[in-house]
Amino acid sequence: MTGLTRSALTGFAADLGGTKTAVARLDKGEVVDRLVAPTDGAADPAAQVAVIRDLLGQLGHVAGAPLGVAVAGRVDAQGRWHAVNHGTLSAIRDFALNEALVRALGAATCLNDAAAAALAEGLFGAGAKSDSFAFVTVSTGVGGGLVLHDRLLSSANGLAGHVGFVTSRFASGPCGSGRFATVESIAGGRGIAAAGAASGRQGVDARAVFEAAGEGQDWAEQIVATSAQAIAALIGDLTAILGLDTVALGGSIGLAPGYIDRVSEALAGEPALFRPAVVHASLGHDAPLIGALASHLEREST
Ligand code: ADP
Ligand code: BMX
Repeated sequence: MTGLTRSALTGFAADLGGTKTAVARLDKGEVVDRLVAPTDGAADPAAQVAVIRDLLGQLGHVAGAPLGVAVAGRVDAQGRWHAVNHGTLSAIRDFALNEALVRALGAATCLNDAAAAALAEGLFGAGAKSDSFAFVTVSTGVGGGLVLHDRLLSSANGLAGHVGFVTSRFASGPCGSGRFATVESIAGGRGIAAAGAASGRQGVDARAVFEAAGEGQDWAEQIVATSAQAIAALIGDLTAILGLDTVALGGSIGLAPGYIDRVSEALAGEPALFRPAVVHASLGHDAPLIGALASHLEREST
């Protein structure tokens, strides 16, 4: 993909997801300091940039230090930021993110959060030995990044890899993207919370549904199982299109204890040809941070 080594990754990174915003200082490829704050999904983009700037300031970032910023939503070739799911980030519409970051922080490269994680896993993690690799995050939404022949698939509009917006036979409701019956609407954290509410548990979040499933409560068990089945079907579909050999799962749901086993169990019903290796993201929650800084350093070196 690039000659970049992990030990060359010294600098700063941010990862703005639909639920939490993390910033980190990295030294030789390791996260050595980190802060996490809740994401305000209704905040305007300038306010989101201000939060990132303030958090980075607390970690000792100085203007112009190497910085990669991963965000939920698509980032187009001009560095403009657009939510795809407007239910998650309601005020992000065609914002000049790269310009704003450079103004506020001196230097920065921005890209989609799942694309950043895919880059990191493809370079240094679960996809390093793969020829056809997908990273899938099951988090607030369901996102992805595709690394084919050692190249992260990208498109000028920044939509490439948004695998959560394909339709699913397990889904039947609306999606904040404007599409219907998407994988994200049934398998992601917001979809799981919505299913909890539909079963009469108003105000539960996905974590609470997982806790209830862990206690053996049937209603929650069913919701978690459906999420995992939808992700398994997505993996089979992506494999049919791309010939995947390896898929890494990330995000707080993808990494939650037992979730990957449910996905693997559901995938076992597919013919062998449609069953790639399914593993955890080996960089865990650090993957988007590591990938964001890698993307910045890669861009600076060209
Ligand atoms: P983001 O989407 O901001 O990147 P996460 O990867 O933490 O953040 O995903 C957030 C989603 O994961 C929320 O829906 C939250 O309820 C859910 N979640 C957080 N922790 C857990 C957990 N331990 N088990 C299951 N779900 C979790
Ligand atoms: C959604 C979409 C993707 C993002 C993915 C994971 C928005 C706001 N988000 O599919 O761009 O990569 O969720 O994001 O359109 P997270 O918030 O779950 O980490």
